[in-house]
Parts: sequence; structure tokens; C-alpha cells
Amino acid sequence: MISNERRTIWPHSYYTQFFVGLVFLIIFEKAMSTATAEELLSQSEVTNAGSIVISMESYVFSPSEMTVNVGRPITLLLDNQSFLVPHNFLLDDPSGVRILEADIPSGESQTHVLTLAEPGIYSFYCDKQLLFFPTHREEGMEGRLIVQ
Ligand SMILES: [Cu+2]
Repeated sequence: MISNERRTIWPHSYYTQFFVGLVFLIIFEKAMSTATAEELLSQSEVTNAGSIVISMESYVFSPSEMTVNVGRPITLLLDNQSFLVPHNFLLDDPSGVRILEADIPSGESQTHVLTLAEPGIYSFYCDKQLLFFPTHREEGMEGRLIVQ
């Protein structure tokens, strides 16, 4: 008798805790996103240095626009500064073909060396998504790399 009661009550309590935890995480992520997005929106940078640090936060790349030289190797340091949120860096060439796909867990960074042989506008974005919320790209996490 007693063990039957426990069997029905315990799973209910577990799912409630899980759900409350999930709601907390969603609210936390949403709350953190507003301040940073406003601070860092539409930053632009022109570089000839051959090396670019791109900071990733919820939901913005900083800088979100940069100009680089055609045919010259560039080093991208992708730095995910989010506390909890994983991001990715997807880069498409001017004809829309994916040329780089990098997953960066929260708090980590990665380095990628690229040589962009074709001039034009390359777009980059993050397509991560939490549950039913819009993708990070739809939240504003996108930018462009101008190759000339
Ligand atoms: Cu993202």
C-alpha cells in the first residue's frame, strides 16, 4: 500500500521540479539577452590585421560586420561569452554555400583559419534555438564579412 502511493507521488514531484528548473533557465536566458543585445548592437570593424576576435553573446556577435582582404589568410577567434547558452558560427559564401560550421559551448572559444578567395559579402549567424523560442539568428545573432 505505502509503496504504491510513493510510486504515484514521486514521479509527479520529479517532473514538477524539472519543469520549474526549465522555466527558470528560460527566464534567466531571456533576462540576460536584453542588456547585451542593446549594448552591442550593430558594431562594425574594418581590419587588415588578418586576425579577428568575434565575441558571441545572447544574441549578438561583436563585431557584427568586418571587412577583410581577399585571398589572404584570416584567423577567427570565436569566443562564446555566454554563461549558459551554446552558440554556433555558420559562415556562408556570397552564393550561399556553407563554408564554416563551428559549435562553441558556453564559456569556450575556438580558432579557425580561413582564406576567402572570392570577393563579396559572406554572411554569418547562429542558428541555435531553445525549445519554441525563435532561433538566435532571428533574435539578431547575425553579421557579415565583407571580402574585398
Ligand atoms: Cu547562438
